[in-house]
Amino acid sequence: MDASAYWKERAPLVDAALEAALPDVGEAPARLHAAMRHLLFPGGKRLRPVLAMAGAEAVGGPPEHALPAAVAVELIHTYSLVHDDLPCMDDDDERRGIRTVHRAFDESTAVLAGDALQSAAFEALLTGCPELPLTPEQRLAAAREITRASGSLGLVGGQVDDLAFDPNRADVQSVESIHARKTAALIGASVTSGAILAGATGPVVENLRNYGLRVGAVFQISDDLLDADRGEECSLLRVYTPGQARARAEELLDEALGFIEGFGEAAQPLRALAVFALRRNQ
Ligand code: GRG
Repeated sequence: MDASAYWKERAPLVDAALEAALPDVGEAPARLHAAMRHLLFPGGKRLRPVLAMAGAEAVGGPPEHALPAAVAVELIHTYSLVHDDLPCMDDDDERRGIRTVHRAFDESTAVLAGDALQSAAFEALLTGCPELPLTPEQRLAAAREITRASGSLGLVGGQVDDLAFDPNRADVQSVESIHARKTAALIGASVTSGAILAGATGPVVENLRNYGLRVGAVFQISDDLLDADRGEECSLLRVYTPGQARARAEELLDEALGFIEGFGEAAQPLRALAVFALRRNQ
């Protein structure tokens, strides 16, 4: 299966659901609503929502059932980028080829747009796409996956340790621990929450979590390799040569594929996306 063909087919569903999940741009406070949309449309690769849909398909469900999770993970990812770009963190002027939210608007609007994107994520997960036959228990279980991955034990905790990262004291374990929380946790939760909304439970969810955490780690290593000269950042290239980092990513990719070996044809999109995570060029 070709990951990019799968992607092209699924991404429009995500965009329509994201649009429906946000207040109109003209709705008051209009400046806040415009700031929330600034990075979101046309947006980035939509990797996390596409993984949520592939997770639903891997367990035999329709991809549309994953949409509340797909929207939630993309909104959380976007809030994290808006906040990561702020002067108190990375102080970036550009993201995705356009001005960062605090540059296009102002700093307090960017902080608040990030906050509101996070609230919108959980509203979408708990009440979005009401026409779908999802049970409250499924929505709650999916929300649990995403809250854990995005809180102090996941994305936020990983970001805290990344900000405190001392490149002179880097070792494989500390770098991988930061990446596991900052990048892989939300990628793992994308897959599991999508699958849960399609009916997955128990060991099936655990296998998908193990798959997703490894794909997230692979994705981060390929990010490090694509952007090898990032200043003070926490990168596996601080402790590995590029060849060693590539070998580690191949090892993680094999492990990821092992966890979904028993899922049959339905997991072909997940397999293709895992390979993409390593071989991507953007
Ligand atoms: C502020 C709580 C908080 C967290 C910030 C996302 C993040 C954590 C930092 C961004 C810097 C970075 C390199 C993070 C690693 C994860 C990563 C590769 C993010 C970029 O994800 P893509 O490539 O982005 O999926 P697009 O733009 O395609 O959506």
